[in-house]
Amino acid sequence: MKVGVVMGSTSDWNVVKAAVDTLEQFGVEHETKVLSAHRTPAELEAWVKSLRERGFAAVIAAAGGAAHLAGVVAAFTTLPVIGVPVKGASFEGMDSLLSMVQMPSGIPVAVVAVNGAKNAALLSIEIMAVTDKDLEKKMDAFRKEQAAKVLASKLD
Ligand code: RP5
Repeated sequence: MKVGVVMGSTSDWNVVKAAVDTLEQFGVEHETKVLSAHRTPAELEAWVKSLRERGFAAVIAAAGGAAHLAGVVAAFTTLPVIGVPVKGASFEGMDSLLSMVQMPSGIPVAVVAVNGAKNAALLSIEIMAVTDKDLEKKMDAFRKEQAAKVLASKLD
């Protein structure tokens, strides 16, 4: 199973990179694209519609501003879509967050925190881990390691 990662602009990459790094850390195959709901709608539609038959399990969609990308992706597929609102020049990312999270009933998008690309990847892995034992084990190990780091932390 693979994860599709799409962002509205190359300017989103500094945020989205954390998702790709996390997928690679777990050994999850991914395909990463720059496609825009507004600037390249036809190409976005074609790519999204190709995903299920090519073995993708989920899509991560990151965009800022009038962030319609995740919603449009969700309109074209019944694969789970995880939106990453990207903090842009205005409104501390609240514009992106509200654009993504306020979806109409019937077309769901799971939205993580503003710039929360790492959690988007972790959630996509948890979705795949429902049926993938190897990923389930890796996620358990990740959680244990994370907890050990917190418990071992020391203050100056
Ligand atoms: C959105 O507009 C993109 O996702 C990006 O976050 C924002 C700005 O895009 P650029 O003008 O930097 O290409 O569509």
